[in-house]
Parts: sequence; structure tokens; C-alpha cells
Amino acid sequence: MERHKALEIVKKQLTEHRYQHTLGVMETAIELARKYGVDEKKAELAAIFHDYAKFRPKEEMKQIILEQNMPNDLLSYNMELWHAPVGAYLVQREVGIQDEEVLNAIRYHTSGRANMTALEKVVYVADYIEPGRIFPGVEEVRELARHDLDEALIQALKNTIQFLMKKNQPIYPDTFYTYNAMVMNRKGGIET
Ligand code: DGI
Ligand code: FE
Ligand code: FE
Repeated sequence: MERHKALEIVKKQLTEHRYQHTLGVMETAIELARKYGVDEKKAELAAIFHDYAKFRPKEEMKQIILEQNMPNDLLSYNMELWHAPVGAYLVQREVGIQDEEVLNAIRYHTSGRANMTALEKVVYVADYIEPGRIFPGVEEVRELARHDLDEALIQALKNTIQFLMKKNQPIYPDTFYTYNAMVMNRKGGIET
């Protein structure tokens, strides 16, 4: 699908602020894809649609999670997590995107998962560091992303887990699984 067409579709689903964020994620994902040898068109498409379901009503998301047999432990956690798997489903159903790699990059853009593909990592990190993001620690992840996508991802996960813990929020298990898998497979091995 052409960029212009994809943007026109997603714009209708988002607020202006979230659309600007999406443009930032798109540019960043393309840059990271080029740097790390990932398919740029897939990165572009996944980035454009990554927050497609962000503004769907809670009840609609809940119903989709139940009906489509998505992991229903999601329902016990922050509803902020829901728009990722629900987005993958709706982008397939409503937009007609069938590429499983692209759909998975959307599906796992919030929690991550163990053994992420390079495309999934690109979208996750781009979402975290796009130019519109301003929060403590983002600059460090931007710097890491210039040379090492895995280290950037690990740092983003650490920040997210710490941020949630500071707010006394539960951590979704996949977020930990992602962190653990990344640290265990780290180049140079784990420190003991
Ligand atoms: O949709 P975005 O705002 O662009 O970013 P995102 O899809 O990464 O969503 C971030 C939100 O998801 C943020 O409010 C924190 C929340 N979140 C991410 N990981 C977890 C989580 N919430 C819980 N409870 N547990 C997690 O592991
Ligand atoms: Fe998101
Ligand atoms: Fe996002």
C-alpha cells in the first residue's frame, strides 16, 4: 500500500496529536530499518498503523479480545496494552493488510515479546524515540539506537518497567519476557 493512502486511512482514526506522533514513528522506523537491514516498506507500513486502534472504545476492544481468543490475561492489565493486539486484528480486517510480519510488529509494539524479529524491534524502538517524545531517559535510548538496536530496546524496556513500578502499576508478563529474553541473549552473554 502506498504511504499516502495508508496515512489517509489512519488519519481518520487518530487525533491530530496522535497523527503527528505516527508521522514521527514512521520517519524513525524507516531510518532504523535502513540502518539495521530491515525491510523499509514493512517498517513504514507497521509504523503508520501501529496505533490504529488507540481510540477504539474500551468495550469494543474488550469484545474483540474475547471473541478473537487473544490472551485474555490482557483484560486484567492496563487497557493501554489492548490497542496493540486489537490494532493488528482491525488493520487486517478493516484495511486488508495481510502481511503477518507487519501485523506482528503492530501486535507487539506495546508489550514486546520474547524473541522479537528485527522489524518488531524497529517499530518498538521507533515508537519510543520518535522526535515528539520528551521524557526522562529518552535521549539515552536515542543515542543507543544510533549504534545498537538491541541495547536501545533493553533500555526502553528498563525505563518502561521502572516507570510502571514507580506508579505502583502491574507489569504485563510479556514485558518481562521481552526484557529477560533480550538480556539473556545479549551479545557478550549475561553478567553473573
Ligand atoms: O501507544 P503509545 O502511547 O504510542 O505507546 P505504547 O503503545 O508503548 O503504550 C504505552 C502505554 O502502555 C503506557 O501508558 C504504559 C503502558 N504499558 C506498556 N507496557 C506495559 C504497560 N502497562 C502495563 N500495565 N504493563 C506493561 O507491561
Ligand atoms: Fe501504541
Ligand atoms: Fe505509538
